[in-house]
Amino acid sequence: MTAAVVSRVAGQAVGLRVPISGMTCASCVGRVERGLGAVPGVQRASVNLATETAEVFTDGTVALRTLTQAVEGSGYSVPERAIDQLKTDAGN
Ligand code: 9UX
Repeated sequence: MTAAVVSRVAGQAVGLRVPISGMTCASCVGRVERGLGAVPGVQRASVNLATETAEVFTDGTVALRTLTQAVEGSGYSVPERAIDQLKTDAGN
């Protein structure tokens, strides 16, 4: 699974595609979406169980580590290699 910045809007809004591991059911999806959605600066989080991916839109002020911590706080994880790729793509 490749992590990637999927969009930058007006130089501010940033869309990130973040791999999530550990999800096994629809309730897991809800947990991860709520956890990410509660992070200040996150505008929308949409999780796909089948692809084990979260699409997260932020206002550009959210540190990647904050997102991974939110995922972990919900009981799931972001694969290490994906995090490295995201840092490269997002420049943070
Ligand atoms: Mo999904 Mo239910 O892992 O505990 S099976 S939330």
